[in-house]
Amino acid sequence: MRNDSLSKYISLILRHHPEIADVTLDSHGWAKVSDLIAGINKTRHIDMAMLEEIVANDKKGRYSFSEDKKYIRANQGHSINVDVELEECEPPEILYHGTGEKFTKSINAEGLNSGTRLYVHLSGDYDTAVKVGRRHGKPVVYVVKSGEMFREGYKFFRSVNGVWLTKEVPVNYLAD
Ligand code: HQG
Repeated sequence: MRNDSLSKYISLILRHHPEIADVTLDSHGWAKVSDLIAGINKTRHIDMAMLEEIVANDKKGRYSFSEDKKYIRANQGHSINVDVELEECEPPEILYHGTGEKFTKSINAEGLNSGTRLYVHLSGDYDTAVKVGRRHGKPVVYVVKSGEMFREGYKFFRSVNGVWLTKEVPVNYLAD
């Protein structure tokens, strides 16, 4: 539980607000591990062993260390414009997007946009999409015609922790 809350705080720092812990990200999203540890320690306790445990055991594999463990970054989910060297690849014929019922009117009119994040997040399986949707209230899952999108020139990326990402999903590629 304690690690869950620390992991959420690390997400906030590495994806959205590095300044709250006096951390800076380079253009590929890397932060200095020593800065991150020092920054977090201003308000709560963490050491290298705890950080290593969080990175190794995070349920969604949200973070990666550099090989020498001097740097750390979030694998996806950023609102800050960094290039985490996502792998561009051909998606399966169908992907899923979980959202909240409250957003469906707008999504049905405009399609999916990335909002404050750099990409729209898509899941390879239905159950994961339901979980993502629950974060926003009553869950609704859209089926995304990703194969058709890809053949028509849209780019898809897969993060190292298995999340599918694309810049937008126009409404004609959505089914529910
Ligand atoms: C919705 C978590 C109105 C979109 C998850 C979503 C994910 C629209 C919300 C990752 C819209 C943004 C990302 C439109 C999209 N009108 N609403 N046209 N287009 N939306 O949190 O996808 O635990 O930024 O459907 O598991 O929910 O943080 O994105 O509901 O992988 O690692 O706008 O975050 O992972 O919400 O979640 P979010 P998301 P972590």
